[in-house]
Amino acid sequence: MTAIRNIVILTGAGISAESGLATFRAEDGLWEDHRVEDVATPEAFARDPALVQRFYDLRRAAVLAAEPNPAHAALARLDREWTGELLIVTQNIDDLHERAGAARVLHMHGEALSAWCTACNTRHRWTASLSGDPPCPACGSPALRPDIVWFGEMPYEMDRIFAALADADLFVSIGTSGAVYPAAGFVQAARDAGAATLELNLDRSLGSRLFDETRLGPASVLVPDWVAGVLRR
Ligand code: BV8
Repeated sequence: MTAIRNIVILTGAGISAESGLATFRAEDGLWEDHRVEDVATPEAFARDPALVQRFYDLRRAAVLAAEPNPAHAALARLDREWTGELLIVTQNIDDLHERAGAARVLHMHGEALSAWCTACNTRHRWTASLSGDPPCPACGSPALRPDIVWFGEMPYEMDRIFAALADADLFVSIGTSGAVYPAAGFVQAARDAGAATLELNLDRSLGSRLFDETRLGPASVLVPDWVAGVLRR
């Protein structure tokens, strides 16, 4: 059994599903008869800002109403007890990892509870609606957008993510379909770095064949079990 020191974890919507937050590919991935991919784009925001603001107002309210589940709690326990390197890269825009107590978290696709001023480029914690063009707390401009990485936009902190993958001994993917890049390519980068790779998911993902091991089941069961095992090593 090789020594594990540096762990990179990638989480997706599946880890928050048992907290009641909808995944992207459940049911028909539609919202108000729009495909999510058609709403989560800069073009949609330019074309119909009110529609996109309304979409994220609803997501923000859902995040505030949700609670972390045992999978988030288990990763927070790993964060507290793991003496090696650990980075939880999440594709999720909810704050359930943080509310469960995890600290080493990186939101590569932004955060529902953050507003980004396109006039002065400042970011602000935001729990209210962004509809109706509220003024930026820093510059007063009615120029706040959701601090979300939309399709066609560059995810955040990619250099930091690839540096962590290059040093990883273990890469664990939890609750993601492997449908969206560059996140779906992280498992290959981990393999190239010689890391062991593990997938914890309800169903096999598009990249399952790239993982050394896939465990199928709900995150609230698989993740606490895996964390207990890795802390016992
Ligand atoms: C980029 C924030 C380049 C928004 C998200 C063609 C045209 C245009 C673009 C592309 C193209 N081909 C490829 C691209 C690139 C594109 C892409 O990959 N498109 C896909 C659709 C083909 N990617 C991008 O555009 C990215 N940017 O490429 O930039 C660039 C280069 C230079 C300069 C500038 C730019 C940016 C993508 C980020 C988009 N934003 N999120 C929001 O949240 O509203 S993506 C969003 O969907 C998520 O964040 C996540 O990343 C992605 C997939 O979602 P998942 O998290 O995997 O959820 P999903 O529902 O799919 O799956 C859930 C899984 O959980 C399932 O497997 C299920 O089995 C499992 N599950 C369910 N319940 C449970 C469970 N598992 C365990 N327990 C349970 N209980």
